[in-house]
Amino acid sequence: MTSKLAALDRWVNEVAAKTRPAQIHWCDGSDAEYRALVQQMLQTGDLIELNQQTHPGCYLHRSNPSDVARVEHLTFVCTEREQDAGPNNHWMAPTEAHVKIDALFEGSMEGRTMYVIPYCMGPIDSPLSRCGVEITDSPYVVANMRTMTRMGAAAQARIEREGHFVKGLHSTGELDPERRFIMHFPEQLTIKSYGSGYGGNALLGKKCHALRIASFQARSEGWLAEHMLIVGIENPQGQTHYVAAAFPSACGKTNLAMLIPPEGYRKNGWRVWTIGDDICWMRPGEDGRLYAINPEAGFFGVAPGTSNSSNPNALTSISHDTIFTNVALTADQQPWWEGLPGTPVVDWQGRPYDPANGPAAHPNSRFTVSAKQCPTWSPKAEEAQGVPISAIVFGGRRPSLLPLVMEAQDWTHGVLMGAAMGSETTAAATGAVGVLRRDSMAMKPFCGYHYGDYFNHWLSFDQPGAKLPKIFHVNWFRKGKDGKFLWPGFGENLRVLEWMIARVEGKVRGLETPIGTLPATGELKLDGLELSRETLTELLDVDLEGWQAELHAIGEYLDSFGDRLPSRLRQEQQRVQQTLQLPRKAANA
Ligand code: GTP
Ligand code: SPV
Ligand code: MN
Repeated sequence: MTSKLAALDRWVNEVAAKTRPAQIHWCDGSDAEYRALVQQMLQTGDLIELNQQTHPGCYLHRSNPSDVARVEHLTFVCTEREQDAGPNNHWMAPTEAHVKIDALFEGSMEGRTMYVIPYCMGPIDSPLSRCGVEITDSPYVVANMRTMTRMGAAAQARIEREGHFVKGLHSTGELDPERRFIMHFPEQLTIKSYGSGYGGNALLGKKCHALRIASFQARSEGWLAEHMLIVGIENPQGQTHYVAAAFPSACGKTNLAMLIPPEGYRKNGWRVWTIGDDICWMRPGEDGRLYAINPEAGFFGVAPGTSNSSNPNALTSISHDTIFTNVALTADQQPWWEGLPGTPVVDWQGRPYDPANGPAAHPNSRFTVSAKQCPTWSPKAEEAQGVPISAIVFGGRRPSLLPLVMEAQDWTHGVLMGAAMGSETTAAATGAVGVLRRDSMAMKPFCGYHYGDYFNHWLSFDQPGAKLPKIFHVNWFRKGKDGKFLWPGFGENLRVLEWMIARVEGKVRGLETPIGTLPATGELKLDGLELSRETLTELLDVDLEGWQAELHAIGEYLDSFGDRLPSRLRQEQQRVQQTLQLPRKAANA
């Protein structure tokens, strides 16, 4: 097969000349194609059949043990000018980067099939959607891209109509960490990824296109590409508010996106609708509100911790037609991870399970599943115009200081809250886990340009006529002196969302503090929850001294972006810092 679009044909031929595959396969996205791929991977051992009685259509893939997470130190943003990539990215000059990575691609597909994957990020008929083509030699990548994007013939037709697309070239290579790069050329709408077969490194529609390249495009086109879930909260009167929330990797987006309301809420008629669990593209609509789509079609979710008590919707979603990556196995070939009942027998590397080797499932083991398999999946996720966003939420893993919830005073203050976000690192990327680092808007690994320009872009949405969402900051991860989480989290997070929506609707007054508006006494509905008064006080405490130190640290962090930092943001930080210096009684009782 070929394409009607000369530019696409030309590029495919160029890549084939360099990588020298045995054959070329243009993906049409059909069921038959998927079935054939699965059969082939079962034969090569790329996939292992799981128990088809308990998990029909489910398979396990084991990555190379050196290739189980994103590699931030090998991820580059190659803009023409170094300063455009910013201190938040690793940079390499585009010419140098091409030379370096093209050398690796030379002959890399010899004896293998080269797959051409046309895909669309977002509903196929949405003006907010964007298309790309990924060329890969990994059938595992093809199978995952089919679930995670709108892949195949319809996407190719749109690409041929539009005449342009993001080019993504990927080869698994030797899986040698010394010969591995994830490179982005935002000005050329090009991605080149070599030497990893894992998730965000290899499924180029996801982090590489829908966040790094898209954020760069979004800046010049007046929209936002964010690392956010999108969830609809329907109240007993049948009104639905959509909330977009940015939490860093493995910090609770999937869980919040498909939460099950506490029993009392369910009885009263509250419902939750899942639109997206990882990426959100937002654009101002004609009415001044922000409208969002989920550019993805599936979930690439964290397996460990997913259980019937934490996330029953996810567990139901992945009971069939799911690809599991790096999970453990039970004696009867069921997928297993820490948090599930039952006993692991084989660990994620295929060895007999031995606790001395660490967890049975890799902490960053994942499931790939179509969003349509989620019981709370919303048909609005297919709507071309997207959903209007009522609230934007920022949050991270903060063991101390950050209260359960606070609301920004206005958009500028909200942008400061997002920029100041910090979180403990997780297993989603290689490197140390549990280290507190700044991760502005949860985009540290994903913003395709200078953070200073990015903050400025965020600020620019505050214009006359704009009906912007309210901005909040949450912290589900505050710990007590015993090291345990103070807040039960998961489904109970709806209580916090309910307060936010009440604020959006102007139904509760809140309590103004120097750091933002917190729930006033009694505003957070806690009936049916066992939470002591002391714990609640601790969760909503405003430690003025601690906050003074935090604001000082935020100021230093902002200064690290030099003259690209919008002065309005630095002024906002100074405003909050000054409010904190006034003698005041700690607010919440
Ligand atoms: P990425 O897919 O990496 O972007 O991550 P994510 O933000 O979607 O993370 P996910 O929802 O998969 O959560 C990852 C981890 O956070 C799991 O171990 C969860 O059990 C845990 N988690 C999620 N929500 C909560 C919560 O409300 N409280 C607590 N204590 N843990 C949570
Ligand atoms: C993340 O790390 O934020 C993920 C998983 O969502 S990956 O697709 O591997 O980036
Ligand atoms: Mn993510």
